[in-house]
Amino acid sequence: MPEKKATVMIVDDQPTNIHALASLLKVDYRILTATSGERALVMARGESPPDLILLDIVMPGMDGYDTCRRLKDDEATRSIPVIFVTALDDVEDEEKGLNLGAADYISKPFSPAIVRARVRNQVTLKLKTDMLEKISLQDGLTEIPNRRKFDQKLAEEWGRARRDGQPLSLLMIDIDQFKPYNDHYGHGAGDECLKRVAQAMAQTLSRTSDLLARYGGEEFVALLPGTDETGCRHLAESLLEAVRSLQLPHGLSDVAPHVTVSIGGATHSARTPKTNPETLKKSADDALYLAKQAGRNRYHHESGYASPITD
Ligand code: GH3
Ligand code: MG
Repeated sequence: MPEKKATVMIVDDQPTNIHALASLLKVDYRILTATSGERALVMARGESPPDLILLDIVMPGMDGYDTCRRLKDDEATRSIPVIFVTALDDVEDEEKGLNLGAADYISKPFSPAIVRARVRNQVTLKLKTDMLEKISLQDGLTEIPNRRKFDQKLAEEWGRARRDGQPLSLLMIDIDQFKPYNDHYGHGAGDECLKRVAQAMAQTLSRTSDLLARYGGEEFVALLPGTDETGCRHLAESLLEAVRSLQLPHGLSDVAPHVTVSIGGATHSARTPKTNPETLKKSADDALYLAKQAGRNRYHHESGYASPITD
């Protein structure tokens, strides 16, 4: 499969300048263009943000400095490198641009070879940083998000739930009697089992806002934004079923002849006083404890709801 091209956004109020840079770069990059700082901000915050922004300084309305400042102030766009491309060539202008967080500065008239090289350097660095960021938020074994990613997303979704008043549900999921599984089948088989269980559960969560993560060891956690108790219960039961239907033999389980999980769930409104992400996790964890106590391979919700037993 051909490698996906990185995206470069060119921001300049003069279409001829945009054209000159675009014709230089379009063979190697996907090009986005904007003729104002305001438009550039909208596009940078959009669905497919660029990997690099080439930014003119003198523009009517929001100038390049201001655009850069806003890009760097916003968490969503901060990591996109900016190169100023400008006719201003005073040392002070260059210093100002770099102090605003720009990655590089190109004075016009520019040499095509130098523009290409500087763009390539910044794009290479950005792609490496993105890769490291991705690795740092992913669990190495199961390839699903890790605890760090989960805690970030929980804080984000808690803030959103407080603003929009939607309920937020959380599931704590733990493989039943996994210690005897490891002891009997070996650590390698244990790892394989963790991968299979993680993938089966990840495929069961269909909404893009849902997040399944490995929380540690043989414990997983699912965050379900905008989901009430009924929805939460349906999903938990689908997850129980997804793991059961893998039919991974577990000869030492006294719950079932195959691998099973227990799930605890909680649904909170972020607007309720004295609740926070920690209380939500604690409630789900307490519910998980009750599901284990009640015999495992089942779901317990903090409200007292417990899933019917199917095998
Ligand atoms: P329960 O039904 O109460 O949850 O019992 P359990 O045996 O699953 O719980 P316990 O906490 O006693 O054991 C968890 C086991 O999970 C212990 C450890 O060997 C295993 N484990 C944790 N992380 C990994 C891992 O990354 N790979 C493998 N293979 N095993 C792991
Ligand atoms: Mg366990």
